[in-house]
Order: sequence, then C-alpha cells, then structure tokens
Amino acid sequence: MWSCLLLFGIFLPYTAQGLESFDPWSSDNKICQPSMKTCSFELHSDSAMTMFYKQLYRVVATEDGILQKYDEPDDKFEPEQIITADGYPKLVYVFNQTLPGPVLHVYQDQKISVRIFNDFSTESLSVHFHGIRQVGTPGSDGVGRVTQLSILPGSSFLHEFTAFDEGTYWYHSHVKSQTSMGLVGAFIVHPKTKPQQTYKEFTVVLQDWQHFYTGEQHQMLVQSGQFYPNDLESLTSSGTIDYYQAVDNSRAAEALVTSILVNGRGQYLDSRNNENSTNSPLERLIVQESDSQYRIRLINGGSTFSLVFSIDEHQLQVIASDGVPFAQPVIADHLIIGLGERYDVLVNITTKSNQSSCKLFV
Ligand SMILES: [Cu+2]
Repeated sequence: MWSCLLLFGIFLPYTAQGLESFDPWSSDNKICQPSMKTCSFELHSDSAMTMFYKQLYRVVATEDGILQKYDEPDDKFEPEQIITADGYPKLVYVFNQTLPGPVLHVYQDQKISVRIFNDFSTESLSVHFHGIRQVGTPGSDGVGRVTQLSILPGSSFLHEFTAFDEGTYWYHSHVKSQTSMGLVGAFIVHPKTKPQQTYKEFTVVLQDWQHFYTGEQHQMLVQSGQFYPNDLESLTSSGTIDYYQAVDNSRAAEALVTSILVNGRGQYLDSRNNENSTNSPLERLIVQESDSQYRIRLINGGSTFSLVFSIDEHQLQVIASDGVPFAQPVIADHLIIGLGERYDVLVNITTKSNQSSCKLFV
C-alpha cells in the first residue's frame, strides 16, 4: 500500500495533512446530491489578513513550513487554520474566510441558488459565474453595473440559475480588481447521472499573486501610463512602456506579480534578498494506491499571466477545456493555461515499486 502527496513547488517535509480527493458520487456529500432539485449555497465576502490567526495573532512559518504564533513557538497552527497565500502578511478579500473560496459542486440541470452577502465595510461587489450560460436568467450573471447594481456593504444578492452544462467553471468578483485580491472560487457541474467511468478528483485553482493592495497597483499603472494592461496599442507602439511576457508570449504591462498560488498556497522567493523569502506551507494533494487515476480540474483564476502546469515524470491526459469535453483525450507533458481558462486532466499516479510513500513536484 502506498500513498502519494502531490506537492506544488519545492520540497517540504512529509506530513499527513493535505487535500483529500472529492468523489462526486459519494453519499457523504451533504450540501448537494444528484437527487436534489435545487442546491443552495451562501458566499460571504469579507476582508482578512494573511498570516494572522483570527485576525489577532501574527503567524510565521518556520524553515520546515510549520506555522506558529510569532512570539510563542509552541503555539502551532494547521495550514487550514491560516490564510497563508505566499507567506507575506497582506490584506486580502475572501469568500467565507478561505482563499480561494469554497468549491461549489453541483449536478447538471439542477436549479442553483447562491446568495452573496457583502460583509465588506466599504467595498461594493458583484459575483460573476464564469462560463455558465445564464439561459433565461441574465440577471444572475453577476456583472456589476451591467446586469445588476453592485451589492452594497451590508446587503445581499440572490443568484438563481440552472446548471445546464457539466464541466469546470468558476466564480469571481466582477467589480474593480477585487479578483486579484482573492475573490475567486471553483464552480463544478457534474453529470446528472453517474457515468460508467468515474474518478476521484481534485480542483486546483491557480493564481498569480502580488503584495500590493489593488488600489496601489491601479495607481501605479495609471501614473506610469501603463493602464490598460491589455490595450495592445499601448504595448506595441510605445517604446517607453515596459512589459512582461508570459509563457505563451502574451504581454502584460509591468505587473507586480510576486508569486504563484496553488489553491491559495505558495511561497515568496525574493531574488534580491533571501531573507525576505518565505517558507509558508504549499498545497498537498493526497492520493492513494487504490485509485491511482485522478481527475484534476485546473482553473487559472489569476489576473495577469498565463501559467504553465506540469507534474514531474507524469503525463497529463487532457479530457476537457473550458467545460467542454474533448472527443479524444490529448496527451501532454505540460499545459499553458490562460487567464480564466480551465483544463480537466487525468493523471495516472505512478511510483517506484519499492516506495511506501512518495512526493511528486508540480
Ligand atoms: Cu470571468
């Protein structure tokens, strides 16, 4: 019997903690079952501090990635108790006090009801369900100041729509740059009846991350003449504007991206000064020998860059893109995922026969 951890990034010591796989056909799933006509969820938007426990105690990560109270090393915390992001203390915007927000699992043709509570003290927001066809329900699309008034602090808004298409989708704020502050989450539509072949699965939300408050980033982009980042003209005809090129050669104006998060966890590596780098815990996916093939639902929920995804020594069997299944799987050793894009991949977890546990790096 062996088990594996898929570790995102660099080596960390083994602990049993990590993300368990999700089985859409297990009767343990209480919130939404295939037999239900309607599935209801609540999302509360609020601000939070990374690397703080209940907004009270400053938390630091040791060299081994263990989280502890800043001035009392004996007070330890589990990664699930702390919004770590890349280990750098920062104000973030979150749904239900988690980064990213909760994964909402539903089944095809169900009526979906999601009430968004705006618990911010000053910000208004709206929440868009990315990729969902709002047939007959345009008012639930969630585009602030277009399909609805933004939700004011202290108010709520009820989204009601039907999940017509199975696949991997996501939700995010659609007001200002709140997405880059953390207001993202996965929205998964499973088939309405159990397919012949089923897989346990993981949802993996990728995000580029920066340390500035969005208002600061916005200010710098405007002041330096680099706004709008996606205005091709400003990037091709001006010699004065600096830009960054992503893995697929797409360009973004000088961005302040410092790290990449996988399900809200990453590490900040300061190339100029190692002392500013962090050892915050990375995301771990727990896989078991008994089901060595898993479905991984990848979502680029970032705000600036396309990202590359690969798993060391493993091929990716790509079976769907942006919610749409492929007629034939495509085998790849890495994937470039643009902003907002989703890919579903099957992975056969392999390990050397004499290992009782292993770590794979992503
Ligand atoms: Cu979107």
